[in-house]
Amino acid sequence: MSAEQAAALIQHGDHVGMSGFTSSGYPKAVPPALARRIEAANQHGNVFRIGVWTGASTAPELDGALAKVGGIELRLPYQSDPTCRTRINAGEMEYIDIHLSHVSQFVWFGFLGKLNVALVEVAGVLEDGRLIAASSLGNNKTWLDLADKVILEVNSAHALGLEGMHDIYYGTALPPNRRPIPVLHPSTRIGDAYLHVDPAKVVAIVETNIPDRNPKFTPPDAASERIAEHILDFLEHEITRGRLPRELLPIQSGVGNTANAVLSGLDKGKYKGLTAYTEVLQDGMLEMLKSGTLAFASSTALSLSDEGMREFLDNIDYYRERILLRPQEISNHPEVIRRLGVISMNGMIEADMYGNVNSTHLMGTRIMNGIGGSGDFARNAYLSIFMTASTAKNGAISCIVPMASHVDHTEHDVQVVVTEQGLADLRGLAPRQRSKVIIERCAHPSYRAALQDYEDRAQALARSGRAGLHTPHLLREALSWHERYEETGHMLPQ
Ligand code: 0RQ
Repeated sequence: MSAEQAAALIQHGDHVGMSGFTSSGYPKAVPPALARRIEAANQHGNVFRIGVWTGASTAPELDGALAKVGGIELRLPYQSDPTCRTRINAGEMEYIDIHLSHVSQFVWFGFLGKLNVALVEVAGVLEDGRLIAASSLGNNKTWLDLADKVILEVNSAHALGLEGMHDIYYGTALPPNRRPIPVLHPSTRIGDAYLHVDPAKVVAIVETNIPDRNPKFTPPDAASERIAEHILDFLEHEITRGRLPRELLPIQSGVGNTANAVLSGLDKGKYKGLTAYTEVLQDGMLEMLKSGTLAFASSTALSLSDEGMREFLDNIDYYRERILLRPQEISNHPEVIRRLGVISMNGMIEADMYGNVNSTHLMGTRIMNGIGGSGDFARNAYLSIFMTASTAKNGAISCIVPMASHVDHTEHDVQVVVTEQGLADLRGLAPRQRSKVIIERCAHPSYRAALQDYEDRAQALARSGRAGLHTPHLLREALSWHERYEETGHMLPQ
């Protein structure tokens, strides 16, 4: 049926589980049609709002279109859309920021209420009703299993060569009946190549021919290049010390230019036969697969630029041997990440001098994107690395602060902090030792003295007996840098 007819099957108040993970594999026709329907309802004075659950971020046709007409009551588990962000921060839309690996079990347990509709894009449908998944898997298996009604968008713009590249595990169960998840290597197949759906639940099939909106690839800036160099030096050092094998351990790398710079640095180095156990596969990883630096990559989504997608499609048979796409409950599963000993590398907004990391909130209150998979990986990785430029907004913000204004990754889950200034290896260091190396190695020179002064006075206060010396702070001043930025546009007195 048409997208309009399918959109008419979604009602005000419905919870809709949609496909989509970083602008790949999201439904492209029904969400805009639904947005038009919502707009029309609004014009007649009727409220029409739904819950939008996805794999992760999507694209303007989904998040943007629905947020623009005020059609989203609640969004989860991750978004990066400017209109959504504005609405959330204006209090016009609720947002629950959830670890990506938690979503499917939350839905299975019913913590989020009933899933009314699954709206899932696929690449094709076999005659027996099995589904060829698209360029991402996200939570699609869970949506198809649990929704009352299913709407499929069958997008012929996806290459049918994707068939066979998915590994969909149907062995998950709820406690106390859970069994070990038998992934022993990023390439281990444990599931089915197809998604299953009860045909009786399929209320609509909409055909489309619209490519994914692929993110632009911009070359890394100087800070990203420096961060990449520090990480590469560190990995070499770990190999020399016998703490990492020459082919490293499976790598996970977040989205963005810094991640791509690290990957391209690895590609230029002397590495061969590396593996990846990750959630997004960006251009950097595709290039590594092409050159042989990377032997195999497991992910839940392809997140390629137009150029990367062309390369992928031109050589899809080559890549099918080297890539597996898994549901995000498996790509981000703590058990598997811990077993494989993943090296996790993610961006952050700020870190404090003790190593607590904020990945989500600007000045402690405004959501940027969300925690995504960074917590799934950081907490369970063999090595958890967080990176950022040392300053933001032309130096008006220090990304190394006395106290993080919001904490996503506690000091217990953060092993390495890197900026273009240098790298702080926090493993085995107590809090006061950590603050010393973070200030010395990671802070920008224009903020180092102020951080040092804060640290000195916090320790002096503690030595006077009026505070603890384990993690010294000046409580009244701890967030004053953020407050000052909000008031004056700069973190330091000018
Ligand atoms: O804002 O664009 O308005 O100038 O934040 O900053 O430096 O471009 O960083 O694109 O690598 O994103 C943490 C957001 C970093 C990302 C975050 C401002 C800065 C700029 C973006 P402007 P950059 P990146 C895999 C794993 C959580 C999820 C995750 C993220 C904008 O990495 O969302 O890791 N991570 N998932 O100016 C105020 C600061 C700031 C600041 C930067 N300290 N204070 N603003 N900015 N630092 C993927 C998935 O899970 C799907």
